[in-house]
Amino acid sequence: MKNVLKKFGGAGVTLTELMLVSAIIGILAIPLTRMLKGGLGAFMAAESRTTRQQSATTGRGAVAWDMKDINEVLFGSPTRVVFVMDSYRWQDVRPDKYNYFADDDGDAVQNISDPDRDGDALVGNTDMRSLMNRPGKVVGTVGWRQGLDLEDDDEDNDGRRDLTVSYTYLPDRQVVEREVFVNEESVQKSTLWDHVVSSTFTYFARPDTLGVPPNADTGGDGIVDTAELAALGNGGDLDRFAETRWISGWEYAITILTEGSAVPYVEKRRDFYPLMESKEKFP
Ligand SMILES: [Ca+2]
Ligand SMILES: [Ca+2]
Ligand SMILES: [Ca+2]
Ligand SMILES: [Ca+2]
Repeated sequence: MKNVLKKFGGAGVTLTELMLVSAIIGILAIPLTRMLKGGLGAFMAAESRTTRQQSATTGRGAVAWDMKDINEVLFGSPTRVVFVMDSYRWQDVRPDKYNYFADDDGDAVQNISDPDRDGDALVGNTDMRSLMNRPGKVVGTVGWRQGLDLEDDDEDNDGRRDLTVSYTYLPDRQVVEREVFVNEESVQKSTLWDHVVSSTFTYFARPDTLGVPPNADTGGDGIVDTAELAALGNGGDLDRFAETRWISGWEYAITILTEGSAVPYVEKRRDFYPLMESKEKFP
């Protein structure tokens, strides 16, 4: 062995020295492996966290796209919200049903510029004082089926709400699901967030707005919260028109599990939405 090593020009090492070096390398390798493993684990956790955050961002974008058009909440519970948007959003799911440049009611005003696309807001055809949706005016048997676009949830006049959307937390699948309904029939399902371990929806109104009693804010923080809203109605879920018509803001708080990390990612947004505050609601 000594001769062989000498051939390569070194001073040469004995077999004992070689074994000693191997042993030292072996001993050093254990903490090194542990260190690398730990580093890799942390890297993977960070990677997973980043992926989940990116997925959360996608969900946030989809919700933001809805929130600019949300105009009324029809049902609100801690795990499910159902809300209304104008039928122009048929563009997203049934583009065949809505054309910006057509003139559905034949009044020589294109749909995109027409404040009453189906022409059922006026009694007669010119007198703005006879808008049916004004206080003191007679509203048809079902108020939300007629009026100006914002108030009219049935612009194809088939007796069903044109466009509603639900967000539902499904704990079995750990997802928050978005479902779109056209004329009350489901047309599209998608996942807003996955790996969700908890999800809470809460709802707000402002005192003395949309007919909310001025004294409804019993907590005195300037906001009528879910509990105060429920106290005005029947308690529990906001499932009655008398409760939901006052809602002008809501919050989602979604906890997303991060693989390999004890720290979950929390996606949260709380806001009031202008169309919810300006829409006159009808049962
Ligand atoms: Ca028109
Ligand atoms: Ca209308
Ligand atoms: Ca209508
Ligand atoms: Ca309809």
